[in-house]
Amino acid sequence: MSQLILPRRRFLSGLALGGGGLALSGCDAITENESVIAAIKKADRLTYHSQRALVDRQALAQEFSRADLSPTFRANGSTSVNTTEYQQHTREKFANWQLKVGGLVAKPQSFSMRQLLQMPAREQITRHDCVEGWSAIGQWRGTPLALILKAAGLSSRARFLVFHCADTLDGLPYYESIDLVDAFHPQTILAWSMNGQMLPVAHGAPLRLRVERLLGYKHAKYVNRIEAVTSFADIYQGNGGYWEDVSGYEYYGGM
Ligand SMILES: Nc1nc2c(c(=O)[nH]1)N[C@H]1C(S)=C(S)[C@@H](COP(=O)(O)O)O[C@H]1N2
Ligand SMILES: [Mo]
Repeated sequence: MSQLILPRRRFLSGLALGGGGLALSGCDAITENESVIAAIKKADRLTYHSQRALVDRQALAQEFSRADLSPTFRANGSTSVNTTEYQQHTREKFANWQLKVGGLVAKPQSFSMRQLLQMPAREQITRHDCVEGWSAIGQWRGTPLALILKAAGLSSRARFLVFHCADTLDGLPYYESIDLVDAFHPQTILAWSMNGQMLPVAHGAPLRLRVERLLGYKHAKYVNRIEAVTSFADIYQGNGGYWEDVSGYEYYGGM
């Protein structure tokens, strides 16, 4: 097959295309991380086809208009968190919810909801696809993950981000992870609003991941901690997420 090697310039312009919509462009954020630069340099030596696959992962998921919003959006998996702490948080309208960011970061820190709401936000209307065979179009607004990673100073040793959730499903903590291509994708946000309202409990209040190129199970709800890691081999069963551990779902839940 084709061994054509594209000039690096061409590959980077593909990345820049995907980042154009953000105040902090996805491209700036991406080039700040040495491991991403290393991946791009390595991609220089790959074939046309594997380069194309990487560029495609930077492409935006389709966005829709308000007229396309689904009249009902099913809630799936956990629809609340069965702990006294979480009940307290709902009574306080999540004023004391903290998002911890740690692991391989220069400045481990906690963000309050107030801080997150004050950061620049991105809004998008996208289609959610669950492997159980349903889809729904919803409007999401939230903090670009790239901004949070920038504030925390992601280490060059980081390769994946693990999202720890407050809920358990069948007695096991829900968690998910994504790689840095998805982490810095311009449509990857920690959403705190859905369809123009504060995020409902059933859909992951106060904070859930939207990672629009990936299948529903990757969109972690009730997120209270992000951990940057080199590998997810030591986390729970080592397959990178709850469903990957429990049912052998594919790690890269792409569409
Ligand atoms: N914390 C947590 N996140 C989760 C789940 C869950 O059970 N717990 N279910 C996943 C699955 S399989 C899907 S399809 C979506 C459902 O999101 P929704 O409830 O907003 O429709 O959340 C995903 N994220
Ligand atoms: Mo799902």
